[in-house]
Amino acid sequence: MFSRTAMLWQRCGKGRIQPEVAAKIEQAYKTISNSNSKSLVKKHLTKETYEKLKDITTPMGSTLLDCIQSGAANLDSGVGLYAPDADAYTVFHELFNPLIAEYHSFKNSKHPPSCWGDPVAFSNIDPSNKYIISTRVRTGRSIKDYPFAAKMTEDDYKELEQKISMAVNSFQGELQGTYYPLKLLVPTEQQKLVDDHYLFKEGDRFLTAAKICRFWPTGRGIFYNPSKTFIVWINEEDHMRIISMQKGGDIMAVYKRLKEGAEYLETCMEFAHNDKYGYLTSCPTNIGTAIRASVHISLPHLAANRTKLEEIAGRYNLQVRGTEGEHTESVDNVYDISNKRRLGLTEFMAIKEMSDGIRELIKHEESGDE
Ligand code: ADP
Ligand code: CIR
Repeated sequence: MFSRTAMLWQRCGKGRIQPEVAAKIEQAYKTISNSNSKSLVKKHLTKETYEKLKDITTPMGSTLLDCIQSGAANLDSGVGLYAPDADAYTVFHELFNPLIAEYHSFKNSKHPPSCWGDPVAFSNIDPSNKYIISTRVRTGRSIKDYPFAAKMTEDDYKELEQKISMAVNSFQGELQGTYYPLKLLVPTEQQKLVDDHYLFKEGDRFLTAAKICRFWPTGRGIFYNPSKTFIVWINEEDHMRIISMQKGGDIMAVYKRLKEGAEYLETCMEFAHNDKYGYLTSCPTNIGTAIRASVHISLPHLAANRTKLEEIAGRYNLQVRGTEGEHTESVDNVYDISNKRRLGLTEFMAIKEMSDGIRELIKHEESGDE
């Protein structure tokens, strides 16, 4: 399961850590361990684990600091850990494994093989259009043999943008569209795309502290088809985010489009992947299928009883976010609700988990439950 470079590195022994980096690693560890942070990194970076990992590097030269610096700078992180490259998942496994097991409720030793199944098995979750404003399914992909965002050079950003934009520009049919480098978007256009939920925001403090926003806006951009139902983000948190979205609750149509797009891109490029953890991404919450299937849903009754909302969501492994995405609040009782687990289940099962849970929430909302 180690990559070829990781095996070579294992034979050569540990990477060298400069004294000033060693001091920063110790400082970050102390900041986290002396805090009252509720993050998963605080919970799983025990003294024993720290001692094992503080002096080692991945073959690409990533250190423990690269993994934990966001969690140290943001003690209110839910997770606080990022992978600076694909080998970090194995080199720093004493930290990643237990944290991943907890986040994804991952009890198996291996992620199942990719299986999109038949999207026709799903139907509209809200045919009366009463509750669901829009449905979005995204997945993340990293290109094999490149570092992840936290360790990319400016040239890596440019090279990947070139490779990925060539691939997305070759879509045909409904998925055909145009790539817009962030550098060429006028600020008002960019802001409109963000406000309409199509484009990533700038300056996320968790990503900034993880060193994921360096050289901004170089190499970043968005591809979309004319109806903006199929979108690819280039070089935001991951090399690629593939997104399908539309108004209403037709999960079948949204999932079918994503499946088509992701399967096509797999024929253009080789992705970072391993048998244990499936597709590998910057954030350990996104590995496996890397699928986040969400609805923007209006739940005024359940909003009045947030405990009940969280209880039902928890039963179906759903995560409740605010209207503008992660780390935001709900506006007008509209929530972003999605599958929390992306690892240890197939793509098909991830969608099923989300759609079953949303149906249950709608049932409670309809009964006027508070
Ligand atoms: P992700 O990691 O999936 O990209 P974010 O929480 O950063 O998640 O959200 C990215 C953008 O996608 C935000 O603007 C968010 O409001 C939007 N979004 C997420 N789910 C939906 C949805 N079901 N309908 C419309 N927009 C959505
Ligand atoms: C955090 O730790 O809060 C941020 N680094 C974001 C983690 C990813 N979010 C999630 O729960 N899916």
